[in-house]
Amino acid sequence: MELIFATHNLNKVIEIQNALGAAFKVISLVDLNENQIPESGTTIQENSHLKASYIYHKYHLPCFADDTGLEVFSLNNEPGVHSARYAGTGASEDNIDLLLTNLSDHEDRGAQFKTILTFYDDQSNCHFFEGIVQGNILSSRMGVGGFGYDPIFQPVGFEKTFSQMSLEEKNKISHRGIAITKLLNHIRSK
Ligand code: ITT
Repeated sequence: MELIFATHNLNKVIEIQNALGAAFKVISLVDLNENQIPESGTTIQENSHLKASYIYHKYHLPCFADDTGLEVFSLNNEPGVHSARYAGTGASEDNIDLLLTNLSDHEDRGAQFKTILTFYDDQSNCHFFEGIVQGNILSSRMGVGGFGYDPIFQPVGFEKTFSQMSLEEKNKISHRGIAITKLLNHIRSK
């Protein structure tokens, strides 16, 4: 089954293709030569819906989008919906540096990744699937794998960051892994 994934983030594509397996062919916006879709919403759900809706109504093929935010409790859930451009440049290294600076005076380092996945099926029905994983923000980077905030996020119950996990390990417990499993169960139940 072919599914359009309304993203330009190839790290997300790799994770989701790995989670879905060979029965699905994930087609990204890079494959389709699409421009960036402006994320003008004020919530993760709005931005997720905006991306999936734009692509569904253009191609009329089953498609989904993922919008993800890192919510840090002692920073009033920031960066949240601003996670991609928290430091203004769009560079993950800058985002991490700013987050570590802003958190330096805080004892509570609790945080969660939240993903809202929006799926449009071939009948134009829209479904939302949420995935949340809780953890702590370390005071310095650990590991080289993954992307975004992975080097400083240590999920609850683990002694390593997402960056120190294999793709399979991360997918089993991550926000995106949880949301994609819900989507998979939904598709299989039809
Ligand atoms: P698309 O909108 O094209 O899907 P994006 O990178 O802009 O790609 P989001 O708005 O969903 O994606 O994500 C916001 C940022 O949150 C993203 O740029 C990463 O820095 C971070 N992020 C998302 N998922 C992550 C993950 O699994 N691990 C670490 N950081 C992540």
